[in-house]
Amino acid sequence: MINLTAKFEKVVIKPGKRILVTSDIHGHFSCFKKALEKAEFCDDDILFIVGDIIEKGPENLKTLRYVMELCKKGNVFPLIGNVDAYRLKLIHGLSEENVAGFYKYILNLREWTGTSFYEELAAECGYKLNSEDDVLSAKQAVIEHFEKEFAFLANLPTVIQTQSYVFVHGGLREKEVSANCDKGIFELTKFDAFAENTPHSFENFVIAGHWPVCLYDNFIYQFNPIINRDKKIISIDGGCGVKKDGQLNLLIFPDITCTVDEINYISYDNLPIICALDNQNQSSDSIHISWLNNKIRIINKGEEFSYIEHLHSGRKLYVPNTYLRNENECIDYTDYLLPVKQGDKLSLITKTSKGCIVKKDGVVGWYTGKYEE
Ligand SMILES: [Mn+2]
Repeated sequence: MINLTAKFEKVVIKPGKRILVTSDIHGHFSCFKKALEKAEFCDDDILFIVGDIIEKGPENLKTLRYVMELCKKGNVFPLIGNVDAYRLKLIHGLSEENVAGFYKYILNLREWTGTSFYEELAAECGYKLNSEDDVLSAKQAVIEHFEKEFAFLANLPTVIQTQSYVFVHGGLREKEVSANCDKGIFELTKFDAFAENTPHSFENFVIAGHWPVCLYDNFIYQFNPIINRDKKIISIDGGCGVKKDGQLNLLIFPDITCTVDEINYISYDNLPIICALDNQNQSSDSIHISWLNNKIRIINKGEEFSYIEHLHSGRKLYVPNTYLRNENECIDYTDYLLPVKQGDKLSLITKTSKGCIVKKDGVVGWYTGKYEE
C-alpha cells in the first residue's frame, strides 16, 4: 500500500551554486525542457521542482520519467504536489465503488489534453481504456509495472527547508516550519490561494506553487511570479497548460544566500509570436474576469462580441463570444490595453476583428495596432 504522510526534509545547499525553481509542470514535458534550455540549466545548478509533475498535460509519464532521470545526479530536488499525491492514492485505491468517477475524469482529460496519466500507464501495459471495466482490469498490471515510478512519487518530500528558503507545493499552515509536521499531505499541498489566505508572515521566504498566480489579481491578468514581501511568500505557478495563455515559470537565484531582490525569473509558453508595428498607450481602470468571479449577464448578444454585465464588479463591457460559456460565465478575460512599443514581441492568444488579445512579458491584454506574424 502507498504511504501518503507528509515528509519534511532539511537540505543544506552549498553557497555559490545557481538555483532554479519551478512548479506545476503538469505533464508539459516540452515546456519544461524548453524552460530549462532557456535558463541554460546544467549539472552545476540546483533545481527545485515544487510539485504537480503529472496530469493535465500531454506527456505525463514522460515528464515523470524525465524528472526521475534528472534526480540521478543529485542536484535536483522535486517535491510532491496535491495532484501527484491524489493520483497515487486514487490508482492504489481503485475499486468498483470509485471507478465510475475516475473513468469520467479520464474521459474529461482525454477530451481536454488527449490523454491522462493513468491512460498512459495502462497503454504501456497494453490496456486501452474504453470502459470502467477496462480501468479496473488494468489496475494490477499498472501497479506491478510502475512500482518504481509510484515509489518515486510516494517518497517525494512535501516540505524542503534549506538554510534560507522553504519550498512547499501548496503552503504552510503554521508559521514555524516544524509546527507543520503533524499536518496531512493534502493540507500542505492543497492550500488554495495560500498567499492571500495565510495569516502568517513567515520567518524565511516560502516558495509555493499550486495556485495559478493569475487568480490573485482582479484588475490585471498576469502570469509572472508574485513576491509578497509582507508575508514572505513567492508564488510561482504560471498556470502552464492549465490556462491556455499560461506559462511555466522558473525562478533563478544567483545562489542560496541571495536576498529576495536578487531573484530573477524566466518563463516559457507555446504561444505564437507577433511583432507590433505601432505604439499603444496602456489603459487605466481595467478588469480581469477569472473563474473566481466569472458570472455575467448577457445584455446584447452580437455576432463576434457580446455586451455583458460582469456581476462581481457591476461593470458593463464588450467581450468576444469565444470568451463566454453557458450564457452566464466569462472565461479568463481582460479589457486591459497593454502598453506596447513598436517592435515589441507579443505572444498571440486570440485574434478578433477589433485587435488581438496578447501576452507581453507575462501580462495579458489587448493590442489593437498593426503587426507582423
Ligand atoms: Mn496543485
